[in-house]
Amino acid sequence: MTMTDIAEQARAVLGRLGVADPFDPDGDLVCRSPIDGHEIGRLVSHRPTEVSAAVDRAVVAFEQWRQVPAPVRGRFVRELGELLREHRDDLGTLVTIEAGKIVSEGRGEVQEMIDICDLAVGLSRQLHGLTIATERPGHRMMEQWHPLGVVGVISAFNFPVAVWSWNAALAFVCGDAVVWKPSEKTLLTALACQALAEEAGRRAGAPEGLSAVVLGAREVGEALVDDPRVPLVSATGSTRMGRQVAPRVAARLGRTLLELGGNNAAIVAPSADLDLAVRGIVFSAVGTAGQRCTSLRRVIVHESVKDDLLTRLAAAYESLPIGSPLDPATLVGPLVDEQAWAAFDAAITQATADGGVLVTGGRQAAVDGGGSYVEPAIVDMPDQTEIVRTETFAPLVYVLTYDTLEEAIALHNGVAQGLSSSIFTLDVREAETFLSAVGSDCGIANVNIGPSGAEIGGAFGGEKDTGGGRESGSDAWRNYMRRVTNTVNYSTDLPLAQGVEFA
Ligand code: UN1
Repeated sequence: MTMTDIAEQARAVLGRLGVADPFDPDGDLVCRSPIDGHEIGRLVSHRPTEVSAAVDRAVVAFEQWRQVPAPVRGRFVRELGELLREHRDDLGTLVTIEAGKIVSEGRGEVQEMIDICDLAVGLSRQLHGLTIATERPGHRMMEQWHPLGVVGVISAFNFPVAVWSWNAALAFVCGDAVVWKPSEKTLLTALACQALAEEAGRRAGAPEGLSAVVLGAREVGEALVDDPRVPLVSATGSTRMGRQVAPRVAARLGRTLLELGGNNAAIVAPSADLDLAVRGIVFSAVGTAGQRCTSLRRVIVHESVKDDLLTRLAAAYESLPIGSPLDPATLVGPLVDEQAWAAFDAAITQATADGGVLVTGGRQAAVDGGGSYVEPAIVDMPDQTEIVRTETFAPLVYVLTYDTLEEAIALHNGVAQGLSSSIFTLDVREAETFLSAVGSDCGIANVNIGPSGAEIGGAFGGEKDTGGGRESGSDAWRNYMRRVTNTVNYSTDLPLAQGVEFA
């Protein structure tokens, strides 16, 4: 497929998704497809004053929206979910074009949006607090959850639409407005989501300005981060970005919800079902060309099964179809850009300089028409050196060897990041130890499943350098609301707490 075909396809899909021609040949933001590295079109950045104006409108929308009963707010998210169902393939294709995901993963990402909308609609009738026993007679104590305000969302290229929806679907039912700054690498998918949100808003009678997108580089994100009218900033991206965002928001005593880097591992124990382990490892390490925050970066394998596992993994890796993600037969699409290729290459060079042995892959893959395509790599490491402890956003997995489970868990937890983790074992003692307080230190810990590909029903996020935030399912909705504790006195007396006498 030529550059023009991809650009044309992107434009046609945008039209079907309700986005009026957004391009400006003089724009400062260049939209490219990683499929061939060529330009699709240009867009103009928002100025910081325009970000502030979007927040003004969001504040006005919020003031109306917070008065709408939560189950009625749920109708807006139900409409959004319906529109996503209707446009699943088109939006999935746009994700493929703009982020380079294979077709099945592009659609899967939109499915993840539909799933969170369903969850949020159900939650819109369940945003409940507790009733708490009071120590005072004739009193009642309870808590309520109220809408919080304008939520700033900053997202990364690798999940260009789902991460917005995890935040936005919950924020909307919680009574909040959302102003979103997407990655500069995935602007078109953001415009498409915004068009669908606006259409859902029209259908459900939601106030204008409840959902907004602001485009641009760092200054645009900073304008959101520093705006005191934005009580919550939910940011997904690198640990470096999180370290810059968190103190700025904290300085104005705002809240952050951070989803930062991962360095996810799989322990492969002597009892592991190796067929299952190989399938789990290949999907987690190679799926999305290793560009998920949950991608598998480290395999920690027991020395007794190492040779067998490596032989099987190498065979599986060598049969992976690499190519255009639009081709339904492809399993490994491109890296997002040339810098990602350079980082992959530099990491392999460093790992081999540290004594690692390249088991397979590591070269540029020959794919016609441009783009940064690589052969997924496995490097067998003598130690967990600094490069192994560093997240490289590419299909590169390091193999480390262990003798005792204690040693495996120490290696596992011996990195700064704490997002996702897994163990392949048929031994219930090992599995439960890994899941226990002395096991994995991550926010997600799995048994006989790789670390990536979480469902939306659970809380998603991790500890340490991953930033501590939890999004998506479980009680993550609470991030988007403010809790009020109420004490009501229905007696004729005024007993004071703690038995204090004041008369
Ligand atoms: C991300 O890479 O930013 O668990 C999110 C997963 C996906 C989400 C990944 N559901 O792999």
